[in-house]
Order: sequence, then C-alpha cells, then structure tokens
Amino acid sequence: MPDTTSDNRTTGPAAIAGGTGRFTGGPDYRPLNEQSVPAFVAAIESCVATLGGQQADWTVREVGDGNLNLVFIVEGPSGGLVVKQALPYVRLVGDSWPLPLDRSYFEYQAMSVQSRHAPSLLPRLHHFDPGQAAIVMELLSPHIILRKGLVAGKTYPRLASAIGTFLAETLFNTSDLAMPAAAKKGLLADFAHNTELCKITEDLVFTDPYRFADLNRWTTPQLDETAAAFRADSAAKIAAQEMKWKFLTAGEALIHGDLHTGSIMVTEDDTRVIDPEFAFIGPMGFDIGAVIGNLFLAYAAQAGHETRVGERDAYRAWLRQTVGAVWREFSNRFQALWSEKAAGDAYVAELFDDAGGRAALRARQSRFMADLLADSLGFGGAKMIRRILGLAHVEDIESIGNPDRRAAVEKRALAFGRLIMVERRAFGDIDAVCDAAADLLDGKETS
Ligand code: SR1
Ligand code: MG
Repeated sequence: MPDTTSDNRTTGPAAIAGGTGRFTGGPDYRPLNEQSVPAFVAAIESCVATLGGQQADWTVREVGDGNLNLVFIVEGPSGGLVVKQALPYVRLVGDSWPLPLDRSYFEYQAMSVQSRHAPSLLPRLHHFDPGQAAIVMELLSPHIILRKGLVAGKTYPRLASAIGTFLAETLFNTSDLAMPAAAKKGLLADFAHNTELCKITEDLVFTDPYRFADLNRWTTPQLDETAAAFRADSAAKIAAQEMKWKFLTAGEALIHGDLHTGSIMVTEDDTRVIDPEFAFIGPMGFDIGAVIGNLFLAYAAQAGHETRVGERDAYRAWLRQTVGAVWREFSNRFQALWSEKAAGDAYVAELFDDAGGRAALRARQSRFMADLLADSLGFGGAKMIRRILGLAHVEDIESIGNPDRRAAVEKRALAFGRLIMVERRAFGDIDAVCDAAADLLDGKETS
C-alpha cells in the first residue's frame, strides 16, 4: 500500500490506519453471529440508547442476502439497528475467493460523503468499528429492497425523483464542477485503494461475459448459442472494452459503484440508497447506467412474472416512465447545480460571465449531458449482459422458475443490453431508449 503519511489530510486512510497500512480488520476481528452481536452492540453507547432495555431484551436476525457480507437486524424495546460486517471472502463463492475487509472502510467513508450531499436519501450512520469491519446504521422499516418490489409489480411514485436527486447531488458535488482541484484530488486519494472491489467490476462486468470464465453461468442449454455468439461478437467486445477503459480511467466523481435495484430500499413514500462498498472516483455514467440497466432488467422480467399475457402492461409503462423520469430528474438537477453552485476548478464561471459566454456554456452543458447519457447507456447495457452471462445474476430473472420462459426473457434482455451498449451514441434522448425497450423487451409468452 502506498505511503499516505506525508500528505496533509486529516481524514481518510492515513488517519484511520494509524500507519498500519490497513484500514479495517484488527487482530481481534471475528465474523459476528446472532449470539455475539448483542455484546458487540452493547459496547456502543448510542446504540444501547436506540435499542432500549438490556442485552437480554434484544433479538438478532442475520438477513444478508447479498453477495458479500453479513447483515444483522437487532431489535430492542425502543428501536432497531442494522449491523453490516464485511467477511474476508466473497460470500457468494466462499473462502476460495478472499476479499479485503477494507471495503467496509470505503463503504463507511462513501456513506459519510453521500450523507452530506443527500442526507434524506441514506440510512443514518450510528457507528463504524474498523477492527471488526462493521458499520452500524439505522434500521429502515417498513422498507423493502426495491428489486423485490419490482418483482412483485409494485409501483413507487417517488422513486424516480429520489434517485435522480441522489445521482445529481452526489455526483455533482464530488466532481471538479463543485470541488476545488486539491480537495477533489484528496477524495481521489482516499478511495484510490478500493482496488479489489474495482477489480471485481472490471472482470465481472466488462470482460468475463465475453470469454470463457470459470464462474460464468447462464440458463443452459437454452442460452448456449447466445453465450457463444457474445464470445464471438467483436462489436460488443469493443463496446464493453470502451466502457471498461472509461471505468478504469475517468475520475469524474465519487461514484456509488454498485447502484443496482438491490442497493435501494423503498416504501411508497421513502427511498434510501445503501451499500456503496464499491465506491471510488470513477465515471458518473456508471451509477446512472446501473439504475437504468437494472430497471430494464426488471422490465424484461415482467414477461416471466405475469400470469396472463398483458397482465403487467401497465406496470411496464410505469417502468418506462420511471427510467425516463430518473434521467430527466438527474439531468435537470445536475444542470441546475452546475449553473448555481459551480465552485470547482472545471468550467470556471468567470470565463462565461457575458451573454455570449453564457450561451456557449449552456451549449456545452447540453453536449455534456448528451455524452453522459451515452456513457450511462453503455454502462447500463454492460450491466444487463453481465447479470445473464456472468457470475452474479439477479432475482428479477432467477425467480422465473420455468427455464424456457426465463431464457426467452434473458435473450430479449441480452439483445436490448447489447443494443444500448453498442449503439449508445445513436439514441437522441431517453424517450428513444424507452421506445426501444417497448419494441424489444415486452415479450408475450406465458406458460
Ligand atoms: C463477487 S461479487 C458479485 C457482485 O455482487 C455485487 O453486488 C457486485 O455487483 C458484484 O459485481
Ligand atoms: Mg451490495
């Protein structure tokens, strides 16, 4: 790990590691379990106050259903908490795939930054224990994981506005449009060591779906030919590698890094973003694309969930509207922030302080948003493809029990994902993308 002790930051890796070269996971680190969580929480004064009562009054459930971590819900007479602890390996695969506990540190740091810019859109942070690689946060109730709501066909009227706002506030405010260069470079340095988590994305999203990889899986034999076609598809491989290049090189803003519909918790009225352990300074379109791509996966999956043809047409229409509204909310708010709050070293406002300059800047903003939409589509398409041909799949599609029906959904989602990735610059606006979804993703088969 590079020496970070000579810089002048007061927070970040140098401060927390205390020169140990590690950010989390002390000698006493042990994976928690339902028996050991109460004693862990009892040592944190503010948590005791939230739960109320005594240790003996608290109930603990392990509820983690993600790919990486342990997640415990602790409930007491006065309230509840969530304890999220990193495991030293990938939970989905097992201890044959070690993974640094440091991701817990990056998750906590990212949540802290995001909470400053979008405070109502995250769970409240209670405590971070670097030694146990554990974060204690607000228990969101009665929220559910958005992905589960989308499988059930539930609508969320405030989702698009909340997610568009989250994207605009977190991405703008951590970019060079809002931050002076030295501060932005400090942020870059703080997250620069989240390399193993980035490597997962680099391999699993941009490379493995297009080659033989040990952990790849797909619905077989139905998708065998389709998977082979992707391995031979030079246009798709070039597009995926163009997106990978951008992911590796574009330090635009602090991105969440894994903003799929499993990282969003919802009620009808409330939306919260969780799980930014993949955070780093990367391309803004990666987060926007994650939202869009996962909403389109949910869209494609509706054909596998309806019990009669057309049953979920209205729901499909809501999903299309939601994709459009996420982009529009994001785009409008991002441009408003740019016009009103630009304090960074990029596009110095003083240079455009006359009528001609203002018009030129507006034109540039418009091109900037068009480029960002193209990036978002490229990333969104890559993310759709990886969830069907790669290691980690999504419940939207996995919950379609009949393999023929599932494969039909997957083929449509792959064709659409490929289209928006390869042809990402050809869509004039988000409505054209949603129209293409209506043409390619609907499907009309039931069994
Ligand atoms: C090995 S981890 C697989 C996936 O789970 C996470 O949610 C990320 O999306 C990662 O790519
Ligand atoms: Mg996650």
